[in-house]
Amino acid sequence: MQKEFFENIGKIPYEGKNSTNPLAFKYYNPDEVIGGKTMKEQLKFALSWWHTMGGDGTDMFGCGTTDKSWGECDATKRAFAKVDAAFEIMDKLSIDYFCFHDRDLSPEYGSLAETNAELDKVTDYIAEKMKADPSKKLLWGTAKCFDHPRYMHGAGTAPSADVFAYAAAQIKKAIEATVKLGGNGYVFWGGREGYETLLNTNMGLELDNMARLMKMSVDYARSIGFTGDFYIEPKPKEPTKHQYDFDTATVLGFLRKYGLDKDFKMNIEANHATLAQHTFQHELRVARDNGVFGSIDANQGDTLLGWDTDQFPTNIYDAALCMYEVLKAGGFTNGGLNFDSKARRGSFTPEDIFLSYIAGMDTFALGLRIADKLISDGRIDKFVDERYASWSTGIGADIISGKATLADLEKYALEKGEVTDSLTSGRQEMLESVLNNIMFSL
Ligand code: XLS
Ligand code: CA
Ligand code: CA
Repeated sequence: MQKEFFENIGKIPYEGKNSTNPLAFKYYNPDEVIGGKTMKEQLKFALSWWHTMGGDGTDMFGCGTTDKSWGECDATKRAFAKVDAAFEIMDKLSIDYFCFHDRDLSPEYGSLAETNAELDKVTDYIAEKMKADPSKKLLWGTAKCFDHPRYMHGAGTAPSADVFAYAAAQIKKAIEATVKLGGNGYVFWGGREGYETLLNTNMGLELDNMARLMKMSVDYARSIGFTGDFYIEPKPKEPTKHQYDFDTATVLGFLRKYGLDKDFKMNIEANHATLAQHTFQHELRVARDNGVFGSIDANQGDTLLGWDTDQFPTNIYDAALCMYEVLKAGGFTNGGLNFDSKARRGSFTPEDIFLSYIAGMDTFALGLRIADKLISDGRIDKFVDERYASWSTGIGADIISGKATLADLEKYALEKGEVTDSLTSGRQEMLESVLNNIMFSL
């Protein structure tokens, strides 16, 4: 008989918006169809192994506040207990997907060979569990190439070729684990790929090397049958002062420079967008407009704090505009919505795991409902279309088709005279109130 870790918590039901049961969904109704697909298919929620199974509340000022030992003092035994507990959490929350770093699944042992062998045992066990319950899927895998001291100066951007080689070996294994578990995504988050000062840094070489590592990874993954997407997850700072993958626009430049743009998409994290002084929606729009929208790390930061707090998302406004971008991008394909979120250090009980996921899932479920309504209501899309109507006829159409030259435009402007009258109000306040009207009509 499989041990039950959360005996007091059953499967979380959907009870609708009038429910006051904290252990029930108010907006997430997995099988309800919204925008042509079930909510489960639209949202593709994923559990993050690092925060949920490993994060015990440790921060720079103190040790953990919550017990994430899963009843096992021994690290090897704990790795297996974590798998059982993760599957129980996913089951009870109706979450189909999960994401991991290699070291979240199984820690480092003495040598890389031993570490790899132990990781294999854990991924074999996960594969068995997935076989028994095919609804559980891997959204993406990644390698933790940033916590061990060997990566203090970076992994793919390390000044030492030996460190680069070690990281490459670790990534090779993490890709194998991802492929073995049928993952449709593999993430490169910058980790310590960045720098503190140019007084000790050859930035050009570091970026070339980072691209070399990604190219090798793509070649290897494709050679073993990986057909999914690679993602870069932009983040502007933390842990280094200058993270190379600053934001989506910066990463796009990098991918195009090194010819990696066919294989890579973006994994956009809400809190990282905030740190880059962008809105979450901005980052998603840049990705969508450039055909590189891939996956989402859902969380939120705190605008009063300048660091990566990875809070469970509860901001409906941001979630609605996020889901608007997702729907406009045609929905998720290989990607999904991973909760790269952790309960606050003071939310330390086992129930808090469920309560915080319910909060995040309901926020995005409501966001999806609002986004769908925003699209079917049509007022905002219509306003934007009309605002740009001058581009579909006359001189606008000639500019777009490439027919008009600079000289043609000079002739046009000289004949036309002053053009201020061609502008109409941007109506920002009206549009914001349309959004409120839609949000609160649900
Ligand atoms: C850290 C990142 C990290 C990635 C995966 O800030 O969010 O957790 O998502 O390596
Ligand atoms: Ca993340
Ligand atoms: Ca983060």
